[in-house]
This record gives sequence, structure tokens and C-alpha cells, in this order.
Amino acid sequence: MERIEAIKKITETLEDELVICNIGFPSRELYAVKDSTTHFYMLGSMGMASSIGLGLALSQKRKVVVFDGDGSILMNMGTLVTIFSQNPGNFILVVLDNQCYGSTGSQCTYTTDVDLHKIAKSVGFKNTFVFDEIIDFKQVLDAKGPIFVHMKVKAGNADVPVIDMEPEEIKERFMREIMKI
Ligand SMILES: Cc1ncc(C[n+]2csc(CCOP(=O)(O)OP(=O)(O)O)c2C)c(N)n1
Ligand SMILES: [Mg+2]
Repeated sequence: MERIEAIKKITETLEDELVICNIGFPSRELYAVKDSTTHFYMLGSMGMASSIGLGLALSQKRKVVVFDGDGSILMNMGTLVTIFSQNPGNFILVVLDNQCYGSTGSQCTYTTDVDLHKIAKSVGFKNTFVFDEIIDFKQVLDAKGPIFVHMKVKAGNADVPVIDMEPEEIKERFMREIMKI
């Protein structure tokens, strides 16, 4: 499955969950598939989407879904230990694993050799899912967090435009959304 297709299928099952998305094409693809005030497109550093999502999950009650990348999770592996130890029941981490740094030229990452799902399980995550062609995200939303979803996708980026919002706009719109409830 293409990454954009996985993002579309998962997003279709979401209602008022807060969504944090990894830098680069994943954010552009999410924006193209569906934009919402509940979305925060992380335009900065790799590895930070899961940490921003964790802070958010710990500070309010709504469910938080993070779309992360394999390259980004490898860059901040300690995040898995922190998420597990903090144990947020409202947190879902979806790693879109295309086995490459897709947004910058598709150079291979180490997930060609290393299984992220096994790592999450060995850290202690009790609710984990692996999806390839078929995604049952309703089942994920019904499970108790913290949840780790290993979403295997094909390499390649969709032909989608850049996000036509300034980073400040993205941040402020998202902050207003969080303050609403
Ligand atoms: C710390 C850091 N290093 C490098 C970059 C440049 N960069 C932006 S996206 C990206 C690739 C991200 O790969 P992955 O997380 O696997 O996501 P994919 O694009 O494959 O979905 C890189 C290297 C960055 N933004 N931050
Ligand atoms: Mg990747």
C-alpha cells in the first residue's frame, strides 16, 4: 500500500482525535487527503512528532494519534521507552515504515534489517498492531493506549503540493483547537 493510502484509510476512521504528523511528505499527504483544525503538521525536526504527541496526550483527555516515520523513530528511539513508562491511555503511535527516508530521496533506513514492532514489544507495549495491505483502525481506536502500530507501506511519495499555511498558522490554529475543550 502507498503511504498516502494508509494515511487516508486511517484518517477516515478518525473523528475528534488530535493528530500530529511527521515532517515532509507524510504531512503534505495528510494535508492533501484531509485538512482539519485537529491536525498539527510538524514542519521541523525528525524524531519530534512522537514526543510532541506524548506531551499532548499527557496534558489533556482527547486521544492523540501520531503519524511518525521509520527514519524519524530511529532518530529518537528513546521516545518508545518514555512513552511506555509514562503509559498514556489516550496515545496511539503509528509508524509509517517505508524502510527509507522517503521525503529526502528514499535512501534506505535500518528498518530493512530491524523490526520496529519487535522493538516496541520488547520495550513493553502491550497493544501493538502490524498492518500491511488491510488496516483495521477501528480495532486500534478501541484498544487501550499506549498503542504501537507498525504500518508497512511502499516507498514513494504522492504528487501533492506543499502545505500552504505558515508554521505559525499551523501552530496557532492547533492551539485554538486544543483550548476548545
Ligand atoms: C534532525 C533532522 N535531520 C534531517 C532532516 C531532513 N529530513 C526531513 S524529512 C527526512 C526523512 C524522514 O524519513 P522518515 O521519518 O522515514 O519519513 P518518510 O519521509 O520516509 O515518510 C529527512 C532526512 C530533518 N528534518 N531533521
Ligand atoms: Mg520512512
